[in-house]
Amino acid sequence: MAEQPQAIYLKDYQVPAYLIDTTELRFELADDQTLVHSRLKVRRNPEATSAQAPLELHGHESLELCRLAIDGRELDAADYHREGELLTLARVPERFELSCTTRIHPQTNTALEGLYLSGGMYCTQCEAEGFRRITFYMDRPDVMSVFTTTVEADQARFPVLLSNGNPVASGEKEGRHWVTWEDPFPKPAYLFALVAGDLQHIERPYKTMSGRDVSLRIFAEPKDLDKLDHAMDSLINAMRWDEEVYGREYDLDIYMIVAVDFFNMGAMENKGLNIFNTSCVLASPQTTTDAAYLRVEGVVAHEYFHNWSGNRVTCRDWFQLSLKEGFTVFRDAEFSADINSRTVKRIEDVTLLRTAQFAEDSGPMAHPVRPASYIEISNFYTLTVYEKGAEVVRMLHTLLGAELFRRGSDLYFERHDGQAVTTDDFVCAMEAASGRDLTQFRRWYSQAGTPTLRMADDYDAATQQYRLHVEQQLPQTPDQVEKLPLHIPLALGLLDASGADLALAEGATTQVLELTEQRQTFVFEQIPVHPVPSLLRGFSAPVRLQYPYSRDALVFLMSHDSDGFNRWDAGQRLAVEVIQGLMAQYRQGEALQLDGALVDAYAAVLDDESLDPAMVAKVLSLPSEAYLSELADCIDVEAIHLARQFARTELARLLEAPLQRRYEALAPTGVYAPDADQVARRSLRNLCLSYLVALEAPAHLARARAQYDSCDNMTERQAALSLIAHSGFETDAAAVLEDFYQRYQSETLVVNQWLAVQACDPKPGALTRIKALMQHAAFDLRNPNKVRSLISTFCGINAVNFHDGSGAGYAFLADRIIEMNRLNPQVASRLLTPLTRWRKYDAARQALMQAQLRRILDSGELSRDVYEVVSKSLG
Ligand code: B3K
Ligand code: ZN
Repeated sequence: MAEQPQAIYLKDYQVPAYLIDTTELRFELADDQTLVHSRLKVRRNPEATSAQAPLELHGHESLELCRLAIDGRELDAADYHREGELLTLARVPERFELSCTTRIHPQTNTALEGLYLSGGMYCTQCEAEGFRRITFYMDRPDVMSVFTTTVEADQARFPVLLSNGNPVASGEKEGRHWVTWEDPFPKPAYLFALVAGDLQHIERPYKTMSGRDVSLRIFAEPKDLDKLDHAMDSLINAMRWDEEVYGREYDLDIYMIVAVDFFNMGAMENKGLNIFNTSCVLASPQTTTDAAYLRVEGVVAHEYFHNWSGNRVTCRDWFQLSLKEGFTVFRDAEFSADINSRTVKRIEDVTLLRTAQFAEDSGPMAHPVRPASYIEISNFYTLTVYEKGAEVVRMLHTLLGAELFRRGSDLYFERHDGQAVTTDDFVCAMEAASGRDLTQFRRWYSQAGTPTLRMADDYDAATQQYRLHVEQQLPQTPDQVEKLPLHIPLALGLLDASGADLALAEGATTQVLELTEQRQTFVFEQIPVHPVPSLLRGFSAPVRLQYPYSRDALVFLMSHDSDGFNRWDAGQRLAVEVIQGLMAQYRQGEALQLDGALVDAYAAVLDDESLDPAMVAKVLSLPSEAYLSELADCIDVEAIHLARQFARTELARLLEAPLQRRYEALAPTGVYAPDADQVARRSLRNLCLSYLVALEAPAHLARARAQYDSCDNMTERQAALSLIAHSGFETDAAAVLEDFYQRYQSETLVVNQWLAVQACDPKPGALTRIKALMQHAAFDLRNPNKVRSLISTFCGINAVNFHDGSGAGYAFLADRIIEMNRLNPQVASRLLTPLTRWRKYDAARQALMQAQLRRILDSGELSRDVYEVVSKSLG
């Protein structure tokens, strides 16, 4: 067997032995090969410990080394040592120029890392370690260099040649042309980018807060040119917001975004030249849902915000990834909250965190926000590093308050501009600016696992004292048994019997308690009545909350809490309890009976026209199967599915008239716009329709079909499509799917939605349908968007079918992973997620899932990506 991949540890970090001041690159792009010539000005790092250290360059095994020279002297194989991903030169001068030529093959690069072809265009993805697939280099984020890049290609087929920075020269010769780009800001190689293709763009001018003119350009294939305005508006909003809220302005003369079809993730923040998955940039009313509009806005903002939190100040090493990702997710979430509904944004983010990040935190890949080790860094672009990392920054914001947090971020950018730093440097800046001691708070970065807060309270009418007892429980996670208490901000309010907030410290209605001990009691004086506590307002910390709320108290909070997030959360808690009750009835073979308290609470919310329809839609959305699974000790797939379906159908039956009334009343009035008001109306209207169609009555099916036929936008059409397609009316389902495909077959992203709708159809026989769709012209295993739409959706969302007791779903997924391991290790590794959760299922399913993991492990040579996840899952 081949040697097993080894882990890399944070504790082994050493400063680079050499620095690269300038990097000159020349790319000769051609159909059969690409030649990459580099010229690096290298010098010994004065801060390096050893004066005699060898020069270590990274280079992927696929790199063909054509030439290597030092100060013009050609080197041969005896002068260097190449092993694995390292090329080592034992002795080099203090200062020298290193020239190198490599031959690479973008046309066969299916991993989509380094330089590759997406459709007919060349593009790059270098984060985290893709640059080593282009040339030999010190491919580590603490080596920052000034890049000058020349791109040369066929002029007719690749009229647009882009790289980071500003174009400084160009020319043409015999049907080929070249452009040279200069990026004045030193950057690590992971921020390098190149694009060559037949692209068109839209352009808008922007004046920064200090009056500098910037040209904003978004590039796409000519057919998509009409879908770029929303991304452009979003970019401009984000630039203005960063100036106003963080005092940060853009620094180059051009900001470019390029849309590509083949992309491993959402987008990439390369300096001055972002590369985006088409799914995160293109938008038009006819092809894009409201949710996708919001995603485009959020991702455009996220990548833009990286220009400061990531590019100007970058990561010292990849263990520090959350330094840029956690902070930037926090920034983009606040941006979206500011320009849309703050509460709705918070509900969506917390839903993702509690469903998927909590599951990650209790699985075999659990790791701290700052991991201590990894085998393959690509596996650590996780919900923990991103979303929990953002929660950690949010807690700092809560503890310090907006003003001191801003002082801290100003200090952080001022101290570290142009540097590669650590999460600790970030916390130090927050400490220095606020004068607070964050020693204990730092444990959030080093301890994995989701804490549980167990709370209890008592009230003494004689002394008017209300006491809240809190205990924090920290779970064991792989490699971390001992855990120390965390510093947890706990925002709360106390409600009187009328539902009004009681005045707390300094008259405030929400107070932030600071939990630092394992057990702590907080005493509130002068509380005139026994209050109902509203705990963890705004989800002030990423924890599980246990407090013995009665169903009455939850109904009360649902209608009275002044904190919108907790109002929603009370409804979720109530629904979870009710569904769990139904699951118990189902397991005991009893007839299912829905608790009337839930029906009444939903009826009241549905009737309240003073509420924001978007909030009503959120409150009336039952917790997902995935969330119910996360909450279960042992996941009973059928019980969860049936109990939830039963609750949905019963709610629809009992609330049919008001649902129908609101559905009619929310009919669209004008032309489609993705604005807050319309988005809110559509979300509630579609939710009403989903309840109605659950009744499986021809009249409601006709209602859905009428919406499908008459609407002018994808939000309404897609909602109707999936309701009809998932209904028991099989002929109608087939007809609408066929119609949808015929309408949109030339729109790749819409066809991907069509695949996803079918992938999550809970009706029996889904696996056969998925296998048939894999043979459809619309599917392509090499395109990650299609793999995600069809395979990840089926395995991640369609639980009743994927977890079919036969194990056929598991075997299917294992086959796809074995296939993808060779084509695209990053995508293969992500596909593994559902199998990593095997410990949460019954013994029979556990055995079936483990058997597939072992089959993958024994299937031949595994990428580091897949090996790490499989071996940790079985370990
Ligand atoms: N920084 C990139 C993610 C790169 C993932 C590499 N496997 C996108 C982002 O977070 O903005
Ligand atoms: Zn990011």
